Amino acid sequence: MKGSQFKQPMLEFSGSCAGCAETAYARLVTQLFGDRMYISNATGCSSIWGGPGATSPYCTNKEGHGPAWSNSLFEDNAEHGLGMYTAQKFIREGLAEKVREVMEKTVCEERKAVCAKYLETMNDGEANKAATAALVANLEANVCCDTVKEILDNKEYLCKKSVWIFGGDGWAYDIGFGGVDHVLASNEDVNIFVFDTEVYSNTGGQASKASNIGQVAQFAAAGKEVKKKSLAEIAMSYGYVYVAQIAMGANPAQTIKAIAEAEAYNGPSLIIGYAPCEMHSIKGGMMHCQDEMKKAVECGYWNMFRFDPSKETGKFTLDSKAPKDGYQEFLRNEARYSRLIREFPDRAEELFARNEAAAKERYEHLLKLVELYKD
Ligand SMILES: Cc1ncc(C[n+]2csc(CCOP(=O)(O)OP(=O)(O)O)c2C)c(N)n1
Repeated sequence: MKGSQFKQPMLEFSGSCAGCAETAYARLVTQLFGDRMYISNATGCSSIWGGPGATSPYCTNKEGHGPAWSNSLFEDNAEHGLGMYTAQKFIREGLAEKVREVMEKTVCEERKAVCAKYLETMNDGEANKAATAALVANLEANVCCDTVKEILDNKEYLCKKSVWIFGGDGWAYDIGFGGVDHVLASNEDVNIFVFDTEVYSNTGGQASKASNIGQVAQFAAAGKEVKKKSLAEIAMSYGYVYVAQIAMGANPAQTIKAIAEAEAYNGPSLIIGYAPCEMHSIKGGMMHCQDEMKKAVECGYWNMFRFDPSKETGKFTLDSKAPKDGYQEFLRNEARYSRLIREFPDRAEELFARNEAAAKERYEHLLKLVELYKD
């Protein structure tokens, strides 16, 4: 907590709904990596509060560093983010060549050492940030040749970037899924963050593959028939993708841990953050957003876990405790579910029971994964 909450957020004054869970997650990511962060954003709520016309809620710190942000389309965001990553990787590799050249030619021991440190830490975010600062200070003190000048002309690209691909569940589970899958399979060092509101929030609440059984949404007026897709497990099946499910209001420490691990992992990462939304019509309103996440985890509606391929043993960690009672109360506390009782009481009972049964089955399955990945 100390390493994040005393740090300056580089996301301020967004135009999101009050209590929005998406901004709470994004803000936290900027506190951790904002000064060396690239964001590729899918169209959706996060591109609207994240990039309203003519202004930007993303800002810089006092050194003038802040996230670089861009939105391409709804359907190609993952590919767009991979492009951002590949472009900076290509530029950095060219710069590394030049740094190597300077290191080999120079007779100054100190310059040799800062060059070596930079090259050594190329893939380690925080260490490379410090090494880049030392390298730039050393080179600026004596611009002795054209190679040094060329490095300095591109100094903003030197430091390892933290590349994030943001978007909602409509993007990640449905319309942009092909791209998400392709980018995860690329084995490149990018981080995908899904704000899972379980509906297409920005266009008025259409059902997505993240919506759950009995949930009333547009195109699911009588409650969705089938269960939520397990995007996390699809990603885990690759074996080399870091995957986590988080819920900030239920366990902030697990949230921070997952974000930090995903970023440090030298390969593709997928984080799915549970994001209660205005569209859920939670009793008492969105001031209860973070509490609602806690309730969701306690009753087993949402599960928190982490799958870390870099671990030798125990790759899968289940961070949720065994569910307590209160599942049906949880569903009935949100009008996206409870309105089905008014309209189709019998069907509501049946679908809500199926929703709970699916959650129980899912938890049992997650326990088996812990066993499976033990050794
Ligand atoms: C190809 C395409 N289809 C539809 C849209 C319209 N559209 C823009 S945002 C959006 C909903 C986004 O929902 P989601 O990805 O869940 O993000 P949220 O708004 O919930 O954060 C849709 C359908 C579009 N921009 N492009």
